[in-house]
Amino acid sequence: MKISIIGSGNVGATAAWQLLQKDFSDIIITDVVPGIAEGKALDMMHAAALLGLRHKISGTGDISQIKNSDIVVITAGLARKPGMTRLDLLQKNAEIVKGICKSIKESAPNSIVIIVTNPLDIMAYLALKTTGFSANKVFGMAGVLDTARFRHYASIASNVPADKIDTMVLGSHGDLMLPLLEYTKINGKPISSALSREKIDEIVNKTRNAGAEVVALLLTGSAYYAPAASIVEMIEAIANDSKKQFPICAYLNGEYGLKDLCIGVPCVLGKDGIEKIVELELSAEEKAILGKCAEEIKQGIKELNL
Ligand code: A3D
Repeated sequence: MKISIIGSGNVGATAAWQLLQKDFSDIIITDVVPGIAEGKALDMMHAAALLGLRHKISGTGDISQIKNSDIVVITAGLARKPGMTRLDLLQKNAEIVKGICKSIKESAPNSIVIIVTNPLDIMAYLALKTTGFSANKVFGMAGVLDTARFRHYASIASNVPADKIDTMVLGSHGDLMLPLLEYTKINGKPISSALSREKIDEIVNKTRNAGAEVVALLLTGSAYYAPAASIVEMIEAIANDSKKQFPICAYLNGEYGLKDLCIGVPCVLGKDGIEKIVELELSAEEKAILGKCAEEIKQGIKELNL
């Protein structure tokens, strides 16, 4: 399986490094800044020699080298700095993502495309429209990360390991993201029986603010270890045809009562990308939040004149 990562910054390079350690054998990283992709790939190969990893990673400034990729991940673009919202990145990143999608269409027309660049939900829609690929093959990574963040904060609050917490965060990758509390279990028990309402609200707020918390600490960029691990989780599901369910920023055509936008919903991932969008029963309050997310995403789409 050939995997190409476009954008060899913090998220792209970290994802590539994690893939190499997971035994993926054909990885290309690329970047618009000369030398970055080549330098990072060489550094990783030096580390691979030390760690006994036998697979190869190549770095290139030539995007056409992604040809015939099975999976292309777009991590190119500006990241947030303190005080910025994800929407502040809209116009600049739209230009970047559009150009990259044209190259993907030309060089890797059969690939599955995973978008990471922010504002995620709008960039996923832009990528879908620009490539013209089918909707099961173009989607965004955000819900896997937001879910991991919820599990982290719930683990601290409950003193239960994060891997014993089942949950899913849907909606937009922004301040309105929607943790599904009715479906959240801590050690197999409903969250409402394990934690107080105040604690649960605190976890939800921390999850919504987690990206900004990292940005405020780093000062020079945004999170990358957990985003990279989330990308790798999705790639593994595709590579192994796992049919596992993940929250994914997917194109909706009537599901959840929403049409013609990309938003985080539960999806089954397999070798063909999104194999199924799972429609869960939502409470009236959850539907209202999802509707608000959708309005905000549609507004962004309108600003790009798509
Ligand atoms: P950063 O470390 O700045 O890397 C971005 C890289 O993209 C840089 O090396 C740029 O040179 C490169 N680049 C810019 N334009 C192009 C182009 N046209 N072709 C190829 N490469 C290009 O940022 P990062 O890696 O921290 O973040 C990358 C993007 O991912 C940003 O938009 C972030 O906001 C976004 N992000 C999203 C999530 C989600 O959960 C959705 C999480 C973390 C980061």
